[in-house]
Amino acid sequence: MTEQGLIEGLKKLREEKNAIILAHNYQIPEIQDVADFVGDSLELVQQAAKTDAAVIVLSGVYYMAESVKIAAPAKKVLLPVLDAGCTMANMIQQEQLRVFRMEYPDIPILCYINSSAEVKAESDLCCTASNAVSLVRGMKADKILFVPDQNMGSYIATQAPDKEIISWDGFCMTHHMVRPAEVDANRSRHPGALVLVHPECTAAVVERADFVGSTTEIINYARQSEKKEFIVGTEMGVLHRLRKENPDKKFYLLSPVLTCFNMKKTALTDLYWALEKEQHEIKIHEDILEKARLCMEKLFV
Ligand code: CIZ
Ligand code: SF4
Repeated sequence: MTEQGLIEGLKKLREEKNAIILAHNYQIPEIQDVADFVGDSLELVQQAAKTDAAVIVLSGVYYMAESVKIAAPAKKVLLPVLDAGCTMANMIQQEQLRVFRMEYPDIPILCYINSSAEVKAESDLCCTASNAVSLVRGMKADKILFVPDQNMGSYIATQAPDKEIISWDGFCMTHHMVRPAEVDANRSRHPGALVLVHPECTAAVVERADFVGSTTEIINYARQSEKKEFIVGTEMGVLHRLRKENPDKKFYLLSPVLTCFNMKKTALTDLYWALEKEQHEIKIHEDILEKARLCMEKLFV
């Protein structure tokens, strides 16, 4: 099938099945252009929670499809490529989290949305890159366990200095690899450009940035800024929206390592077959889903 054929086929299938396609900002441009909605994790679960559609195709990675299922348990949620995982989410398992809790009894657990449904079910509260700092500031406890991202954990600690954040030592294989020297080199190559980075980068990179935020926060910041040039320190998929929405501005990728191979596993054909065959449906055990839903509650409003 040609690309045009796939796009038309998807349109037809969506109507027939009362389905929507939600895509993460890291998906390939062809998918972003065909999706009903493109956004960060927080926006994806919020879209899922409020849609009237019967079927939701989540174009992204496994934990995102699980999160969407938790947000909309009555819907059929499909993940086009089943082995699109997240290396960071895989760095902590439910059993390990139980042990972590036993080591630090009576301290609430905050989990990053980049985690399995089982880990969410074991946690007290769930955050995304865009609301982590505000959720932590609003928590009563002065000590908080945070899983799984050490970099996000240390970023939160700098933004909420009255809290002690005890973080798991996970990381994102993509963002963690960016070196601080790459920020310096890009600044000298593009003097006057602003550096926008994701909090999954290391502290040494984050502290050199002009702005730190989730993918959608980075997109909003660049749109509103009067500056014309930006060095972008998050997964390269974000460049598509940045360039499309700001044709008069220039965007440079901070580092060539910023490609998440899991986010690139899904092609247009996978979306087509996901809808045509209604595959692969995300199923979560009822107990786990209920507990994970409680932990995610603050995200759906
Ligand atoms: O929490 C999010 O939103 C993640 C994982 C990435 C992003 O879009 O910033
Ligand atoms: Fe996971 Fe990093 Fe890929 Fe995001 S970019 S899905 S955190 S591995």
